[in-house]
Amino acid sequence: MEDSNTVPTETKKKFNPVYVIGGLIVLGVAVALIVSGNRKKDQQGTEAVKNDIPNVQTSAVVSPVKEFTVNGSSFDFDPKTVTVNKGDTVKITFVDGDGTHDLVVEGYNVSTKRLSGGGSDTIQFIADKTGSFEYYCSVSNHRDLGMKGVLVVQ
Ligand SMILES: [Cu+2]
Repeated sequence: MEDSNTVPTETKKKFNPVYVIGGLIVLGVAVALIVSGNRKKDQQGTEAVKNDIPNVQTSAVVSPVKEFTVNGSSFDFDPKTVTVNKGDTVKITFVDGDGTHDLVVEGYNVSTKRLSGGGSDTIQFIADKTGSFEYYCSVSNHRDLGMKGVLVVQ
């Protein structure tokens, strides 16, 4: 009877230091995790800031310019489709083959001069919104007769 009572008491006493050491190890691991976690956050934060600066510079300096020539004749536009990416600078040179024509880009409120019997005019704008925008000749009913095309901003 004495033996059976003594054994659990000794076992408890023997285990106590183990619990203390185990607790210290757990605490140490927890501290290490918190410290390394903070370091990771710091590194990510620093990288994010570093990345932001080149991105701003890139978009400001290298804004792609997409140049097109649209030929207008009675009564046709060539090409019929022009595709650019959002943010591109769009440069369209409208060449008047014959008659009196112009080129208007619907939705962007840009238009060339009205040209008569030849000549050309260039418009330039930033494609800052996506969608399909018709470009057309605003003279008389030329648009209905086929002087139109579509600018696709994707
Ligand atoms: Cu026209």
